Amino acid sequence: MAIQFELIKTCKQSGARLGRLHTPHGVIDTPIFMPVGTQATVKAMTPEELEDMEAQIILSNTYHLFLRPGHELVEKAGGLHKFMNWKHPILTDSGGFQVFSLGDLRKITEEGVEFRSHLDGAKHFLSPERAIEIENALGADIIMAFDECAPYPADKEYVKKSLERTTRWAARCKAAHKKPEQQALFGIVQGGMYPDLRKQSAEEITEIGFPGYAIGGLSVGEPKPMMYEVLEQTIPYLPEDKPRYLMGVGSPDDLLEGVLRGVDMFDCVLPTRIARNGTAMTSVGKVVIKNAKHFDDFTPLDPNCDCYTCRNYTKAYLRHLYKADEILSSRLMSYHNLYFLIELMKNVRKAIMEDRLLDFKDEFFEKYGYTVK
Ligand code: PRF
Ligand code: ZN
Repeated sequence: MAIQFELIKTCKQSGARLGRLHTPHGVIDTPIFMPVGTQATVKAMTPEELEDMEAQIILSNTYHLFLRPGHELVEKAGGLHKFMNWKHPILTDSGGFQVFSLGDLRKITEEGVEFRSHLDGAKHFLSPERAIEIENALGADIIMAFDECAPYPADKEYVKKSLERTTRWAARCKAAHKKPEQQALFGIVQGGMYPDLRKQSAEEITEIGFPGYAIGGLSVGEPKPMMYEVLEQTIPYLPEDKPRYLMGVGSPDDLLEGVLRGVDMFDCVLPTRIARNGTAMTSVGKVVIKNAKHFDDFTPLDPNCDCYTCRNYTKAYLRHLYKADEILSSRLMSYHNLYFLIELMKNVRKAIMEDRLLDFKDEFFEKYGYTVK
């Protein structure tokens, strides 16, 4: 078995879980936020900077690396860790989600998905076997099954067909996996916004048996209360002794709501994407750095942050960099936003340890009181 999940304790106040995930490239504390490095790089950050901010695991994408530079090249380099110089754990998503986001550019059959590259329009085919072959070549510590993420909204009949195909694909992924001792393959639960279909999917996927389980198909445009409800209706059907990963979710409020419902792992492009657009998540709310009010504001981005950006630069300077379209703007803003979420999860783990996550949540919503879209 490539990974081992150690459940350390459950918060007496909230029921949230504190754990440790042992992987071939080191131990991860859970609940954890995973920065996204789609193209074998967390945009604008060096691995040294990610280490500095105490990122413990990053995510990368099968779809992108398969199209460019090709998984054979990454394998030739000695795997993804060596290729990108990241010595800590990596998780790769299967490409399912990205391929299904292509809209008209793809065709789904029982065998797999035919699609056209978003880069040059060339035709490709991904199947459960092919996705696992690519993930085996990339060599991440945790790899994801090839699933179909149904759109929102979608009618029940379609979602049922889709989740049942995802179950059959999950079994094919498991059968195709060549390195179960080095790489942990996680199953993915689908089922749209339908509680009975979520139950069906969770039961089918857990029946196949995986070292960890993801909840896919959420944060696809549904209202937040609906996502929280579906989470509540899914998690009871997942085994307690395996890690649970909520895919593509990472706004501060969603992280907290997810942890309270029993989620252990999260990933999202949000912190790095909004950073490049000049938006920071801070302890006192969202900061849009281009706003005129920051013109001569010589205070840090976040008065309560100890990150490299906040220790060394002012809002006035960051606004100038952004307005001047300087590369350093993306770098400093990305550093802060990632640090902010990593720090948030550190505080969440501490609150679980001390049986006070509900109090922490109340304080959090009082201070932050906003949602970053
Ligand atoms: N499946 C996969 N990756 C994903 C998702 C999914 O459903 C989501 C949904 N939020 C994000 N990333 N394989
Ligand atoms: Zn900061």
